[in-house]
Amino acid sequence: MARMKIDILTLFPEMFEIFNHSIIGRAIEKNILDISPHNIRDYALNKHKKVDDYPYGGGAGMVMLTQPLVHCIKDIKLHNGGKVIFLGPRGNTFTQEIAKKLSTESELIFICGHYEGIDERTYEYIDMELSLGDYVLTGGEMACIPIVDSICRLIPGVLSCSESFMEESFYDGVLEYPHYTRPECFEGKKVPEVLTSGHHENIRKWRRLQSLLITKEKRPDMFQKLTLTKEDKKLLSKASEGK
Ligand code: 21W
Repeated sequence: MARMKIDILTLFPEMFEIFNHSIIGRAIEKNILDISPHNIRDYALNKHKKVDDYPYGGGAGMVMLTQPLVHCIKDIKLHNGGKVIFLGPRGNTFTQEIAKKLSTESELIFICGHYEGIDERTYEYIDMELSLGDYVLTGGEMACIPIVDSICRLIPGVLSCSESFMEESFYDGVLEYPHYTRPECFEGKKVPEVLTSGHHENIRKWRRLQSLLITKEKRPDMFQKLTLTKEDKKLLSKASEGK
């Protein structure tokens, strides 16, 4: 049995083939995850399988018909009891905190909108509206893909041990320290000596300090929210002495 079942209602189910690759693809193969896209068009009762129409009151653009959407939602709800989440530009901005919360659910339903938007009467069937941020996308699918990805990687077993160690609380709220791999010298640029020293405690301290300095420099808003430990303060004051 899959640990999370996700149904996605969309006019473009092929767009979600992206989930058959890499880390999410592996989780689906391992049966930890089930992601099923459904074509809203299949639920249109009109002869031409039309899914949109002109807006009442006039104006530019088209509006998604409520009938195919509502019938699709009702059908999916027969086997998925999870929250119904609509991807729309009016929604709350998606955050890591929301990702963490949704990753604990066993079932979720996502609805991707298109055109100018959905008929207002569809909102009766929606529990939550999420936006990716304050910029304009071409449709709900483009927001649904990163949102589903960030939720799924938090499900236990989706990431391997080496992929998931960064999720530890120690790394919460700070940016990553710099990484290096072979060779030790490239175009005259050497790897910091501490990383080749084999001294694990010094490496840990160096990485922690780098994380703190990079966060302070690049994201002062994040740095302000940190509760610095005694060691953090010591590392930072030693670093500023050295300058
Ligand atoms: C973009 C639909 C703009 C409608 C006022 C009246 C889903 C999205 C979307 C889209 C408009 C998300 C207008 C971040 C996004 C999405 C398609 C409105 C102009 N203004 N998160 N009419 N950004 N976008 N059109 O675009 O469906 S989540």
